[in-house]
Amino acid sequence: MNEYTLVFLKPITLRRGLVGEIISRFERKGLEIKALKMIDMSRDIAEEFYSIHRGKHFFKELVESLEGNKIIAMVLYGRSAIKVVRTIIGSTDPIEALPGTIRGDYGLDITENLIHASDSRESFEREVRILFPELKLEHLNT
Ligand code: 3AN
Repeated sequence: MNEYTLVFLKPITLRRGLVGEIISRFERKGLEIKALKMIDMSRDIAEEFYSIHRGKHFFKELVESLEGNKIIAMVLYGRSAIKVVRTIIGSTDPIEALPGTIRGDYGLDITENLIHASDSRESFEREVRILFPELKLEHLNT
């Protein structure tokens, strides 16, 4: 089943010059880029996006890693895109992430683990409203 997923490249990925490398992996896999933009992350957007983690020990550090920095957000589309992209990015902790995955190949830090990707259809719908409020989901099909 074809579906959408949302990905964003964290500030560390821009600082390290890995944007092209990572986007290429999705393109080579056959996923289609349906929307893409650079966003200046405010504290409000970062806190709303990660509100599920509010109260956890890493929440403050996570928000501070985004606040005031640029990210690149994308909507990707393809067969089982949510699952496929989660497999391509690898486990949350780069220590566990397998070689060949993005997190397995390019970093060690768990907070600045290069990339975010939706983990379910519900997450995608929530996240796309936060990062692409101007996008109407029905327009993605055109
Ligand atoms: P994922 O990004 O793999 O879906 P989540 O949703 O559990 O993982 O965590 C969201 C973000 O919070 C991660 N990308 C990472 O930046 C940060 N994070 C998660 N767990 C930890 C942790 N134990 N220590 C520090 N940061 C964490």
